[in-house]
Amino acid sequence: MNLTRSFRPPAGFFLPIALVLSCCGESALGVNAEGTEPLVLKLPAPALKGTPEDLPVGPNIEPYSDNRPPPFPVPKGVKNLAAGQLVTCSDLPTSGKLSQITDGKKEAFDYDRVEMKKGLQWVQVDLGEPKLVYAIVMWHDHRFTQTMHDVIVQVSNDPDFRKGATTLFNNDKDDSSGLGVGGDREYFETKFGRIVDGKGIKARYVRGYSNGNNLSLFNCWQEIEVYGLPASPESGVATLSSTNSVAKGTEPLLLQLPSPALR
Ligand SMILES: [Ca+2]
Repeated sequence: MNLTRSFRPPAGFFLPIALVLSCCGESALGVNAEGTEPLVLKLPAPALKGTPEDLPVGPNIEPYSDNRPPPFPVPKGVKNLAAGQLVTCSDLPTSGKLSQITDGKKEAFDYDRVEMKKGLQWVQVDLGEPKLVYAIVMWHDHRFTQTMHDVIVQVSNDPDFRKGATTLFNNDKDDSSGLGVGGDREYFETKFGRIVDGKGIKARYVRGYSNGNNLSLFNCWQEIEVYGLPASPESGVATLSSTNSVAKGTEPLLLQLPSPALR
């Protein structure tokens, strides 16, 4: 029996259907506009770089600007959860210490940088426990006016990022990283760093990839800051493992659907 064709509701009959609104996920639930404030960063002094010349250009590179970026809203009370936290990496630094990536210092001094060998490399911050992440701010190396390649930011609750990894930023245009083609553009390093939207996702580990830059094959980091809030079961924010489930504090969307056509 064809159940689809045998169903004949009377005209004017509307069938309420509950649909799970899974797409709203983290960002729509994590930030209430009324409870936000602009993210405040402790910025380093600008590097004495002079007027940039012969800068790389292209459709996948943001035009150079050292203007202050627009305000980035975050929930009131967020703190830098990465401060002083443990940092691990894909390969030990050739200059500097990993602890310098979360020491709060990001001045354009040679001794404030952590350099790693060439190729795709990552550094990873352990927040200690899953937290609600709203903004990740990166300073790779603003000593020079340069663009980093294959900048990818992921979060996960798995320290190995084998399962449940969520990509928040990716400017790898040709999938040379093997982590997928990204829709973001390369950008020039400035004292303002780069803010990545954390969307209120709940995660313990934050990982940042890079693969050299337009001036060098080597990788460099000055600082990673992760602004967020403690997570709680009542937070109402979807977690990495349940982004397709209904978060607490939500309700199914009810639609009034028309009658099916009498085919
Ligand atoms: Ca530092």
